[in-house]
Amino acid sequence: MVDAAVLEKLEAGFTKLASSDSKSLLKKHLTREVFDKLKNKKTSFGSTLLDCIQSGIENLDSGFGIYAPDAEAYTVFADIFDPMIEDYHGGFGKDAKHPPRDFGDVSSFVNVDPTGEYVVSTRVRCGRSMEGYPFNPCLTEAQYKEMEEKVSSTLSALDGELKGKFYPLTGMDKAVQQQLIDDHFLFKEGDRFLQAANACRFWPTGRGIYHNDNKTFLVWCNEEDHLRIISMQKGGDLGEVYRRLVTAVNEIEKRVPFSHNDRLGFLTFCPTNLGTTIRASVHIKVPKLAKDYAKLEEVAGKYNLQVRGTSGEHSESIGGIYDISNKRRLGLTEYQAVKEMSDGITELIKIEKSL
Ligand code: ADP
Ligand code: CIR
Repeated sequence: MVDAAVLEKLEAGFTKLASSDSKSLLKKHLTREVFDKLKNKKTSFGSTLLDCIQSGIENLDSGFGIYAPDAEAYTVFADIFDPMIEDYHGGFGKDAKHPPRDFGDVSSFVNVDPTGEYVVSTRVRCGRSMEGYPFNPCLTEAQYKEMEEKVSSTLSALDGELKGKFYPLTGMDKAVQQQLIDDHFLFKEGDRFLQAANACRFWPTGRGIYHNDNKTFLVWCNEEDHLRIISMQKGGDLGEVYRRLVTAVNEIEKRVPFSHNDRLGFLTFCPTNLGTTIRASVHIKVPKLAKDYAKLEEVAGKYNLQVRGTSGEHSESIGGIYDISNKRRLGLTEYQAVKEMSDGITELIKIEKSL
């Protein structure tokens, strides 16, 4: 049974959200009927509906608004997760099944901007959750430490281009940390969406970053997901970036078992990342298209692309640089997710040239 204090917070939260002008998918899909059906449920970790929706209630400017405190939440609270997942990922219905992992022909991607006029840099990332551990809100401090140790020792075995070093956030010089953030290599600190979701407990314990010398291959440890595996570099050579990512993921997967679900693919804390977990992005300058931001978003949307600011999600554009990436990650293969970004960016550049 969910205790009275939680039920009271849930009721107050529901009223706040329902009477707001929030544009989140949570507000769109959390009807009174769904709310009443779920408000008394709990996962075996003790997670309630409040744990799922508190970020979207506290942050009415959320685009999405819900997180899974533990993997079971995806089934226990399916009545709210399923319609939001379907809406975000463009038609992944409640009976749909994510396809098996398929990186496709890694040599088929090329430079999306061969003349180098538009694309500043290219990045492909994916997320992984380590088998046997719940998501952030349910992790203990001891588990954070244990996971950091596992991640850093696993990565220290990588060689060649992937060879690098693990830098724990604990004890990291503040100026070094800020420079890594400003250069787009490290996650930011104090993300209010994650904080409200109870995902920043014991910070900075267990958090850290691994990277090779030239910072083209990076792994984030215990920020939003247990692992974020990242390949990035200046310019538009998506082929090189993707090949590096696929090599890295294959190497890491040989050494660490990850949580995978038949229906939802790789499991992540935020449902927007389920499935392939792939976000392939470019930092791009398209000044003519971006003159009218609403238009840029509308055109990007036609190609299933999402526009973010220069410093990532919920940030503004600096110097006319936008972060544009594939929006869908679930219900298609890794190859298709990256192809969607590649094709879309090619089209956006064509449109920019024609204006
Ligand atoms: P994520 O991609 O991990 O979901 P964010 O949207 O917060 O999370 O982005 C994380 C960081 O990656 C930010 O600093 C952002 O500027 C940077 N980033 C994203 N795409 C690119 C890119 N194509 N080139 C350089 N930096 C990028
Ligand atoms: C939000 O709802 O805006 C935040 N919780 C972040 C959701 C992830 N966003 C996305 O589009 N991938």
